[in-house]
Amino acid sequence: MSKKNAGRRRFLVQSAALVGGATSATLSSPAAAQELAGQPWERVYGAPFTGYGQPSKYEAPVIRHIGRPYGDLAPGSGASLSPIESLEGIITPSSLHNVRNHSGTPDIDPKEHRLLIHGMVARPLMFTVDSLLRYPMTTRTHFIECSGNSNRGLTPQPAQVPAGAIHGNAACSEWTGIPLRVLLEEAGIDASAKWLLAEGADSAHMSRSIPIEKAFDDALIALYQNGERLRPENGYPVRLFLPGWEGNMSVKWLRRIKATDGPTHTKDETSKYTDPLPDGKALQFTYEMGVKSVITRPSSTMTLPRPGLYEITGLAWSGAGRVRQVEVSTDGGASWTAATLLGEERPKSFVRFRLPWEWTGKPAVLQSRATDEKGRVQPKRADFLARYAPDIRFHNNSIVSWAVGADGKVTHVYA
Ligand SMILES: Nc1nc2c(c(=O)[nH]1)N[C@H]1C(S)=C(S)[C@@H](COP(=O)(O)O)O[C@H]1N2
Ligand SMILES: [Mo]
Repeated sequence: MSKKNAGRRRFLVQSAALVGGATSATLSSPAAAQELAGQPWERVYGAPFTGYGQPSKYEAPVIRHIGRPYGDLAPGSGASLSPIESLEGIITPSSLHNVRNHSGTPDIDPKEHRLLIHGMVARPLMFTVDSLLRYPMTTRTHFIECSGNSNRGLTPQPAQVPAGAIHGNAACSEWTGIPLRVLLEEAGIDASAKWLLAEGADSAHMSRSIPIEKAFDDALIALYQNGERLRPENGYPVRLFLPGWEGNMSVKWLRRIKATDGPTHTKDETSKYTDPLPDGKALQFTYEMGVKSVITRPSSTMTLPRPGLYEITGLAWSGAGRVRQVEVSTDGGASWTAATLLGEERPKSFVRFRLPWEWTGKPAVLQSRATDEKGRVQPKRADFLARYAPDIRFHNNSIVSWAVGADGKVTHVYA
């Protein structure tokens, strides 16, 4: 039997034990079987149909973690983080997708919105949304991550908040749209155009410079998200989507693409989104998001009710391509075990990892470490910090540590 199959069999045997244990605990008396006889909802006619579905009202506590750094002064500026600690699989429900806005979500009328492609092109083109919807489209599953994600993991003391409130400035959706290269070719882009400027229709006119290679690689003009038209918060009616690159470059509410011979150095790429180095210089244009993983369950603020078998699970991703391996440690990094992966065939997508774990009731420190197909390995927190100046705020992809106390309480620690 291969190592993988042996692991799988052990997992199945343990899972059966887990289910067996749970069953005997639940059906504690023979009378329990009779209690199944009736719940009130089994005796009344159910609710009528609805036009647009909603989650169960019992799931109402599962909401995004809203961060408003400027308070009521700018209530739509900041970020709303995905509650990854409550989610499963690899697709983020659109209602719980992270949202990072510089000046709120604009209320765009798709009939009035236009996308202009101009600059170093033979034929400047102006598109209505309806005209974009008539192009042949492609569909791909990709994560998007704000480069500011996990910057709460850079504070001097570890924040005792749920995993999503630290690491949820990322999400993964099925995106459908037009390859950007199709529109650039139609406009007759000049061979000497080396960069693009992409600009949004929000009041910040958020804009970024993009090297032309990305446009001809996998850049999308996205119109649909998880099967339906984009959500307003994620760029309705049209956004740029640059798979694997820092979220900021995927300009939402896209109104303009200008072909240029150099980077434009917009306010959004000079005042922000630079990474300070120890020697006083700063890195500009760090596009690709690093290889990363986080255990979503068990995680910070949760409690393990009793010793026994648990599944450790979480998310991994890499801006460079596919995740090749995720290892899990329950002893603070002294030893590692490869976890089972789901979705690892997809490049630049969330991957779900799982590993069964017998918690004996002793204190433990849980960590996960991802490796991608380029051989890049998620760094330790101390190694990440050593690469930058102390005021680094972006691109934190370092290993996350959750401590399990003897009382079963899970806390955020720096290990
Ligand atoms: N026009 C515009 N585009 C934007 C932004 C913005 O504020 N305005 N925020 C950017 C940032 S910083 C990120 S991380 C991503 C987030 O995309 P999401 O809100 O769909 O998760 O959008 C980017 N595109
Ligand atoms: Mo961002």
